[in-house]
Amino acid sequence: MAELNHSASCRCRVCGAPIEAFMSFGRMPIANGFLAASEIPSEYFFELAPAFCGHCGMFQIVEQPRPEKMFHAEYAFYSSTSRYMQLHFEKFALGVLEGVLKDRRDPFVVELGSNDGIMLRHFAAGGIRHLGVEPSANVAAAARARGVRTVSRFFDETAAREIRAEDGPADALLGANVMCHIPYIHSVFAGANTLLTPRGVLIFEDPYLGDIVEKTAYDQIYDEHAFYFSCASISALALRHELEVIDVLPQPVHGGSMRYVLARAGAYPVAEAVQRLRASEEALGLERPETYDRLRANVARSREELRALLLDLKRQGRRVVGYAATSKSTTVTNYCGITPDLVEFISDTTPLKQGKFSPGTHIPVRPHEDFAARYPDYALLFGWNHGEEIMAKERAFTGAGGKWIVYVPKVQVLG
Ligand code: DWN
Ligand code: SAH
Ligand code: ZN
Repeated sequence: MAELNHSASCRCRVCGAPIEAFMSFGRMPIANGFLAASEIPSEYFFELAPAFCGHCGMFQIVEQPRPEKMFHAEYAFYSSTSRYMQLHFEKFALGVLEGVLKDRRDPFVVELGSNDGIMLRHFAAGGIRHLGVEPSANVAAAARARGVRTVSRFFDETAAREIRAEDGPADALLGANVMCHIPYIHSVFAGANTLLTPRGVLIFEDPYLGDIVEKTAYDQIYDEHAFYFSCASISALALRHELEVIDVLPQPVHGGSMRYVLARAGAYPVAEAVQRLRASEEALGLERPETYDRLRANVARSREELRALLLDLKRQGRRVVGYAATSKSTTVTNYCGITPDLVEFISDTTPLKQGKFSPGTHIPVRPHEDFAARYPDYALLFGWNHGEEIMAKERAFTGAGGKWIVYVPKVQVLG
């Protein structure tokens, strides 16, 4: 089980102030580092420890593996595996097309972390000039295969300059679940400044710190996520780059996300929602260190409850199978010590994960057909953020007496 070690300290990636981890999840592997048996002896580990910067309000992890260790030609996450997420990104794209891009002549849209083209394909289909910037070569190739123009590289200020030189300035720079992945965030914001037209917009969404704190969704904390944004921290960051948050739009996806719309300071009026969200963050105490002491206690309690439940089911001889080998599950299995004696296997629809072992605790990952062929007594829902979608398509499982175990916002058995 993970040892608590509060010694990790360093400097805030945004403002440079000294920061100190308020807890540690202990030794963690690469969240999407699914392994063949032969790779287990050389598995890579780092210490996963979150910190809150009291100076600029940025929540972040203290140590992050090098980006190339996480994003490469065998990146295991393909965005289009969720039908609900496909619909979500269709709406996102249409909102941009009918909103900011409506009256622009020959607009140009760039997306960071465009993955398999889940969002940009709607621009491609509409004949809109677009470019995906996606360092993970396998998912970038999947995007190209569906007609989405994609370069396989990391976005930063240099990339922005080169894209502008080749394609001209961008009217919109988009990103979903990518901005929070990039430790050199100043370079990305500087790149936005370089790339955007004077009235261009930067629109991105990521898991929202307020939801993580309120729901004890600690599994959002893993290697890929360097940052956990709030309106306060994004506003402070924007200010350093002469940008401004002009709107915020809460999104239900990934357990609670926030979409931030940014533009050059003064270029647009600021929506009232921005001030309202700032006020709600103050009421929630997102800027107070005590909030994170409470989060630490809630996380520890969640672990004890989940372990107690799984140990009890094991004693009763019940079969428990994990559902969806998510990145988030790597934090849960490693932090809670969930090994194959507690969870027989994890069912997942991604071919690249199947036949491999989960990072760190080495639970076999098997295709969904294995789940359906012989339902377990309990399914531990590692894809809780897709709960509605998954439970709707697994009615036969609950119909046959199967039960769901969830742990966000609290450990409970459903069905
Ligand atoms: O931020 C990130 C988000 C957008 O996606 C990335 N850093 C990595 C990834 O996180 P995740 O792995 O936690 O994402 P999801 O979308 O919660 O889980 C995806 C996994 O779930 C895939 O391996 C497919 C699997 N899945 C499944 O087996 N059956 C998903 C659904 C909806 C299903 O029905
Ligand atoms: N936008 C998709 C994918 C999110 S996963 C979605 O919401 O489903 C994060 C993606 O960001 C990965 O595909 C990863 O390769 C990519 N990424 C990581 N660092 C990046 C960077 N510096 N520039 C562009 N993309 C990056
Ligand atoms: Zn800071």
